[in-house]
Amino acid sequence: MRGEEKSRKQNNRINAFLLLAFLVLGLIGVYYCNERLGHKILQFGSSASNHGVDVDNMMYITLVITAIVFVITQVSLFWFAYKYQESDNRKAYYYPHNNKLEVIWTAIPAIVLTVMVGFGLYYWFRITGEAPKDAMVVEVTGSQFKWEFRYPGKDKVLGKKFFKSINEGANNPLGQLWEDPANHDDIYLPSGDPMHLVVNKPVKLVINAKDVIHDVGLSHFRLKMDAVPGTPTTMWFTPIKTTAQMKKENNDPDFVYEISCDQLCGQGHFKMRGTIIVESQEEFDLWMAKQKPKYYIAFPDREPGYKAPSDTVNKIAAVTQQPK
Ligand SMILES: [Cu+2]
Repeated sequence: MRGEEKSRKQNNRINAFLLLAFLVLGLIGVYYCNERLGHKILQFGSSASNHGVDVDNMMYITLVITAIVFVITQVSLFWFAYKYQESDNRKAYYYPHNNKLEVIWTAIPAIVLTVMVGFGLYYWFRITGEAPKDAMVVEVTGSQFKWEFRYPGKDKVLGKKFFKSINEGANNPLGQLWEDPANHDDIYLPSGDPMHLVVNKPVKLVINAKDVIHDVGLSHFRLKMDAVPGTPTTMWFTPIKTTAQMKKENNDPDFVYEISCDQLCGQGHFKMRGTIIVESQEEFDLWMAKQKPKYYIAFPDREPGYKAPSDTVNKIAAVTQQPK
């Protein structure tokens, strides 16, 4: 009987020491992971959009608060377990309840969390809320496993669509309704073509999906939004750095803004990648001037200044110039 008690006390001491060792090794592990992998996280302060700056700040404040709480709670947890291990010189003090303490440790986290969630909601409503009036509009459509973009053209209105009109073979991959005149100047960019945006100009993304739920993930702009079939979603932001600027800042001549699909959407999810070029207004205008509305690609004969293919012209010429 005496031997059993002795071994229990011995085990207790070993456990107390192991708890302390776990604390020290755990904290060293946290530090090591940060040293080793910290640089793989997108850097604070490197965000490329106006909202991104706020999101970065929020993230930073959250990390600082949680880090302080983490260290205090973990150190006290393991240190107390070691310090107050079983001892023959001490008797446990029975202390079942204290209202004041309960109120304090409920109220403080509640207030801090409310403030943090409050800031999050404030930014969320701004990002998903009404875009500034001068914002340009780009439609993003996700499908397995690609992104397609559409610009509203000169009238600044995206033409109506209907999913049953989708017909890749007939030059209508988005299901545009050609009887809607707003569709006639819409510019369509096939998957693989980068979206072009203007630096310091707000852009509103109108997001769609053709099959399952996807997600427009813009890590450099610190934004993402689900692409839901049948329910367009929107978000707006202002890019604040051009692609050229980011190349310089990151010391990476191959830098591109990426759209990742942030919603596991099927086998090819990992390769569902889009790209964005942020450039000056002049560069954008030059690029836009070269784009041809999808309407004229679907119906070449309706384009102003259309010339019939040469064999038709020859036939007409042959008919009209017949010798008398
Ligand atoms: Cu996807």
